[in-house]
Amino acid sequence: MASRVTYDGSMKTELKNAVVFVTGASAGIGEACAFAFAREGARLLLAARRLERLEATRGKLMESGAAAVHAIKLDVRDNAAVEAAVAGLPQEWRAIDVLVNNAGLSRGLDKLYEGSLPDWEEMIDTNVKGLLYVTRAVVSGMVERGRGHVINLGSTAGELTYPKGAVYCATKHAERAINDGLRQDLLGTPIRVTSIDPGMVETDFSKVRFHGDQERAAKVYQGLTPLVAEDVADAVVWAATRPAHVNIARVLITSIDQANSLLFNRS
Ligand code: 8X3
Repeated sequence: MASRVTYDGSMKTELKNAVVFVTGASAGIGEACAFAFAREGARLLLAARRLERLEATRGKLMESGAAAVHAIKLDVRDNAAVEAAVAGLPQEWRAIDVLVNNAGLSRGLDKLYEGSLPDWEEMIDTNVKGLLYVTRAVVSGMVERGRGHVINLGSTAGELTYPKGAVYCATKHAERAINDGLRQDLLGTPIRVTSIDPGMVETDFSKVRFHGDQERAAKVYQGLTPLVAEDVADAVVWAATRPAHVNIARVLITSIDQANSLLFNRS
């Protein structure tokens, strides 16, 4: 039944002991999200391909305020593994309150007609199919429990396509459609759906894009101040802590030196 909200300023969604599932949590934005949710006292369910990196940060996450940490090795591209991981969670980790669909990457910066098919497959399999697999596996439980928040990591690339980035941009346009579609499909439930869409963030993103070429990666951030992973994590936690009746649909966030995918202020 519809009701009216009387705002009293203390309606923040409390994340203490909430189960927060972050994919791609071993580095960059995912790792920063883990620390940001730790500071809120959440229980962290962390997934990544590099389990040893998750295990290595466990102590620091607990020191930062996490109520508990459960780390799982997971490649989101493998749907059977995703389903088994979610179905096989220990009882106390099953009721996921917040899903942060962060796992994603870019590979290559090439004209479409010269692009590398393995690069394309990796981006599409991770950023689109992996996002769908994890969402499918987790959100059905949220619907059953009548509780949850899905936060997807989009990009300025999901809004405006840039040269040589067609496939990466296509995956982020797909994320935008999935985010909006999921929100429509969940209308009538208390489950919230948010896309946090950063521009340039200095993480391993460009190193991964250029297959480990550090020099080329460094040039991407030359002469400007990019965002850092913590800026994005801050927006993720902000969306998650809004009052329960507030759904932040999308947050587009860039550094002061970026206007959109194509326009930068470089000195
Ligand atoms: C990251 C934004 O412009 O580096 O999603 O591709 S960009």
